[in-house]
Amino acid sequence: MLVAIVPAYNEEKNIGPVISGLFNHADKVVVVDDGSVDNTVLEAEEALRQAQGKAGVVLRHKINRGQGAALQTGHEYALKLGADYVIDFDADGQFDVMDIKPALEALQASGADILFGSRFLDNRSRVPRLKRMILLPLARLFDRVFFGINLTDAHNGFRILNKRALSLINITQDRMAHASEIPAQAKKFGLKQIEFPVKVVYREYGQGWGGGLRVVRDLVLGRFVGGGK
Ligand SMILES: Nc1nc2c(ncn2[C@@H]2O[C@H](COP(=O)(O)OP(=O)(O)OP(=O)(O)O)[C@@H](O)[C@H]2O)c(=O)[nH]1
Ligand SMILES: [Mg+2]
Repeated sequence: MLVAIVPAYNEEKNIGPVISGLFNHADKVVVVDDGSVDNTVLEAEEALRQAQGKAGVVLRHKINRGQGAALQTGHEYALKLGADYVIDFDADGQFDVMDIKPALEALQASGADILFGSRFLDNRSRVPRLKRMILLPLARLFDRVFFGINLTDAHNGFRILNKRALSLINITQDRMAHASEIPAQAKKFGLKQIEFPVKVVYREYGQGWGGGLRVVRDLVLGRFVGGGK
């Protein structure tokens, strides 16, 4: 059973089509609403209603806790469901469901425990220059220096975990720094990792400079001040 985990924060415009698209590619869709103040929950519930008979659920955080926390909530739920695999899939419509099947097949064929999507392994993604030339290279450098992680695109929300990875990895970084924490834990637990090319569509600007700096702040605090790890 493949369970899709969709962290969503104020995604009323995107969540419906994302859910509908996922139903053809996953056995169950678990949306984790992260304290949205727009109509994300209503739109998600409507999309689930329209997908009559298909399995889906909307979990809710009462307050906004961050994408990492939303993923952890989803992962714990999937573990209880008995998922064989989970796919983390952003609610903002930037990923392509057509990447799911080949990614899962690549994971299974490789015998790896966890797959990280990368927008830099082919040329389908038109990544904005600031992100491509400054923010993501900085994140890569930071990951390499502090965690010994060598991923081309650690800050990509597309990843697939098998049952083993799902039960071992415990996300403590509530906000965006989880994207470094997951591969760091995978390494610590000796999980086999692979990367796989995925397409990321850019319509409007994402986290920008502020988001990039917040990731570094969360990581530094998490690593040097404790952060519950
Ligand atoms: N920004 C943000 N996203 C959240 C939060 N909680 C859940 N999410 C979801 O996490 C996903 C990724 O958020 P984005 O802000 O697009 O981050 P990103 O994809 O790394 O950044 P871009 O590549 O610039 O789009 C989306 O599906 C959000 O709805 C939160 O507290 N803040
Ligand atoms: Mg995004």
